[in-house]
Amino acid sequence: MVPSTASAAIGQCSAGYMCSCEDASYSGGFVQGNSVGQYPSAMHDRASSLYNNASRAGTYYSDAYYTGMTIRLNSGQVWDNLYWNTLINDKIDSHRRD
Ligand SMILES: [Ca+2]
Repeated sequence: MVPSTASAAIGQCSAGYMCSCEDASYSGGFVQGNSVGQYPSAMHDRASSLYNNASRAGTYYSDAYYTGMTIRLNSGQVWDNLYWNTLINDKIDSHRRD
């Protein structure tokens, strides 16, 4: 059985880190870290799926350096598709673990 693109992509999020992906279902551009104050330009305002693979809860922010609107994810929580939420989809620009 060939792994799906989605599961292959979510697998790039290393244990112990919070991750963001550009498109739904963990494809496209990618950011990983536990204290990312500003996403690189290629991921600025583009995240559409999130995976908190860290050992604690964390927060994603609509603006750089942990400001603006927020989404909280518990440890291990995944958000496969943010498209339903037009307030935060393609808006995230920083994230930080607790
Ligand atoms: Ca996107």
